[in-house]
Amino acid sequence: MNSTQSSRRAFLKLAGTAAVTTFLRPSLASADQPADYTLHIAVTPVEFSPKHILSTITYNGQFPGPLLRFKEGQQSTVDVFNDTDAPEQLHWHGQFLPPDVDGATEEGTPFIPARGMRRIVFTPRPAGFRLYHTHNRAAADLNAGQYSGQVGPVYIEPKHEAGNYDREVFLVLKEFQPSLSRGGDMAMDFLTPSAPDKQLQSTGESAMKASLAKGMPHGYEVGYDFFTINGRMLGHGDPIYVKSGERVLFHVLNGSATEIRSLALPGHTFKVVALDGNPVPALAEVPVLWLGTAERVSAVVEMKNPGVWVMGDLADDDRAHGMGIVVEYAGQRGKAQWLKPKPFHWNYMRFGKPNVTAADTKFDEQIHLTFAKNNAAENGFNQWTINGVAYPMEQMMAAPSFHLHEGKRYRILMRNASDDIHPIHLHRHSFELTRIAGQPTSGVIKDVVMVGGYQEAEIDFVANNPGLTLFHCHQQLHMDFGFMTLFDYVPTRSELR
Ligand SMILES: [Cu+2]
Repeated sequence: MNSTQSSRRAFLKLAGTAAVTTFLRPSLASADQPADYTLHIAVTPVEFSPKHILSTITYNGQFPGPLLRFKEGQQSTVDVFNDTDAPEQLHWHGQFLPPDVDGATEEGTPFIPARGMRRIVFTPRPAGFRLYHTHNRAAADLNAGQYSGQVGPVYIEPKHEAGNYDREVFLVLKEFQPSLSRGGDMAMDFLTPSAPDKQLQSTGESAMKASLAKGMPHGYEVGYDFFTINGRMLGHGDPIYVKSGERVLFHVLNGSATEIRSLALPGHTFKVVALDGNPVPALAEVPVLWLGTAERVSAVVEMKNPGVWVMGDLADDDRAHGMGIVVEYAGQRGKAQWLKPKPFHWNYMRFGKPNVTAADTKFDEQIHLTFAKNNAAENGFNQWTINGVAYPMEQMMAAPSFHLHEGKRYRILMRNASDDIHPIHLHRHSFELTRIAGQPTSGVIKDVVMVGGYQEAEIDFVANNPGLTLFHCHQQLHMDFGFMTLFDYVPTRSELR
């Protein structure tokens, strides 16, 4: 077979799927050129330990999905084959992409059809630690969405890599075997600063009281049986082998559908260099990392306490069910040791610019968003609202609720009238933290931020990437049951003239 035949055959194969309709973006990549990466979405078995094996939806038959490395600003092609019976969405979390490749039905990204494929062509940016994951709704189906194994790390190499470390280790934290429960046991008191807003608290508490008085049970939560780091339960994966004096850069990703995770390495500290892949102004050292769903922390650990250690979650029960990984120094042996760290509060402001006042950051327009919970209102599941509106349960585009003007800097004031912590995510843009629980801050650039129970937080972003933009809580149960809203861009008056 000559090359003309083979490329023609490749084209016909592609043309036979719905994928051909997605070649709309002008691109140098043609159908007969090989992709930089090929991903297969399929139900496959995954072994978390020899006694813990289950079937779930994965990328390329593995969990986590393969680490995809890109070069900032260099156009790349990814072929995504969907070998399942349901349409899929693959979201490029943390990147500044157009809506047709971002990977959210709500923004208008076409599905990767069931038993079909889609070629995605895009220019990766910004540099740093990103991720890819499914953006399908799961609702009550705990086999779907991010309850499955559809999560993988992305690293976009900057044009100039600056960093003082010997090597990199990627860690993806995720639970499996979910089930519904009527109450959570997640830590809720680790965020600081904290200044519960009296009005938010009385609103939230009286709504809950009224619901319980009507005989409603508490809305469903999700719990898990298997806890893993890089797809293995504690004690069942390869240890991280280190040498004394080595500086290891850990890229930690919370790949959970619903849980907040913590991570400590006894006798060591983490020097945080980036949050959500973006370098921080202050390289603070901390004994514990806390991450909401989809958050990332990049931190350097200087290996200066020889031994065999458990690097794990602070929750004893979760660690006992697998949420940990062994760190073993060269020449050391024996059972891995865990030491409970002293109580530690997580404060994003620690990594920001020092001595910030409210006057240091300016914005053009403010958007007020209040988050609220209707207990058990949706078939026993909590319904979530933003400014009193629940996003439709169907995976669809809804009418945009906020209209952005390109080039303006927006400040979103978030008011949380519930006792849950919400990891809030903005698509296709980064934002800067500007106020947490009443205290001004600047310089921390993220794409997910945890907003504490009955707390206020403010984030600024520049409207510099036109197109539909989704804003939502990244907790799968919350986003699936209403906790989403859509922004669009509208022309300014001068553009209309
Ligand atoms: Cu939430």
